[in-house]
Amino acid sequence: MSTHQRRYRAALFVAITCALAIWSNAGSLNPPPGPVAPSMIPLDTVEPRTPISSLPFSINAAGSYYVTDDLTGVAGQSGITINVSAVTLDLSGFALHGVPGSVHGIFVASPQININIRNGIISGWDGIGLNMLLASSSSAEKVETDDNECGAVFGEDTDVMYMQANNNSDDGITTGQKCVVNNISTCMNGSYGVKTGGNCTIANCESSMNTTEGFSLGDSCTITNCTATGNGGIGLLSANSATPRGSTISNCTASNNDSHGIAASNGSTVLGCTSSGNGGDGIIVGIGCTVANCTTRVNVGDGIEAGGNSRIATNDCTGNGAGVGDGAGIHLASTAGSGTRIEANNVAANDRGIDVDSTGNVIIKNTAAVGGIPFDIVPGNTVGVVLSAVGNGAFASSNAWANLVY
Ligand SMILES: [Ca+2]
Ligand SMILES: [Ca+2]
Ligand SMILES: [Ca+2]
Repeated sequence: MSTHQRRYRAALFVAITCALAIWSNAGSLNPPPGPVAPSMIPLDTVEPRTPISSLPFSINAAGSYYVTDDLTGVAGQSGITINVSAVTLDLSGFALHGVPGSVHGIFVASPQININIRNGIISGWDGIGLNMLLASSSSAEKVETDDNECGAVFGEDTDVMYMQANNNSDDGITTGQKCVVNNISTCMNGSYGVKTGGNCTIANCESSMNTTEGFSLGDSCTITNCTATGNGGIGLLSANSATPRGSTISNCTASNNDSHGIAASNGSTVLGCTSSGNGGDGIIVGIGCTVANCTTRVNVGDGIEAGGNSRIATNDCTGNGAGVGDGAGIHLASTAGSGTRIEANNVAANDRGIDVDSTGNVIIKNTAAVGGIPFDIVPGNTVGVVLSAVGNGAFASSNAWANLVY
């Protein structure tokens, strides 16, 4: 027998053995005796979640729930009321619609933890669209809350992600302390766009055309990569408590807000931000702050106004005090106090370039384009000699601290 024939016979033997094994394991083709019993698997085995197919609905047991269709509420009641902890509710892409006189769209009615809401729209409720004020250690994701009284309200330690809140008659989204707020958008709400408690982290958010502040943050927050545009109050305010601790504000943009672009409390750091075309100051900070690497342009007030004990460095401030407005590129008011270092900024085309009305500060290494009043500094400050290089072409000075008009 050739090698080829031996391989063929071995393959045939394996095939026949497998066929016999399959045949011997197959069931009988004859039906069992007696009446036919149901053989379907129960739905709650396949889908171990509880469906919600009408409103109002109360969740009184921990577990996983899902909405089966667009649902409409009734007057005088909330849509889905949650009375226990450890609940996940998937709106499944559907909407919960309120009616006149209805209360909250989703309402956590007593203090609970681990409430997780996702994937849907909550609109038209006379109360709060998503009311999780009494929930903590919870989350909300991919929920849009429009045309309610308030969009969404969260308690402490909650993650709020990929949410929209538009056209609510009061606040868009508000949170308690220690929340993480990521990738949310709020627009045209009747009060704040985003309002948080203290110790929150906010990133990649957008807030525009709200009636008051775009962002209003509690103490000790970190906010980065956020944009505030066209709000009726301050674009980004980080001082909404009576005894504020500073916040870190970086890589944010504020433009065309009716009041200041960015306003930060004592002890704050503002880095790499852009603030332009606002009705007040571009950036205004309290005592003991750092403002560095920021750009402020054509604000009606000052480009940057700071308090004492601050450091204002390597910013570019141009065209502030715009139009009939009166402002400086960088301003320390007479009440600012002392101890502020203004260093290596560039100012141009402001009503006044660097305007210091308080004493005991140091002003060094700045450059001011000619026009307006380049340096307007009261006596009693330490000022690097102001050298004019207007029309000088090449410029040289051995004074490393000099300020320069060009
Ligand atoms: Ca000012
Ligand atoms: Ca002006
Ligand atoms: Ca002055």
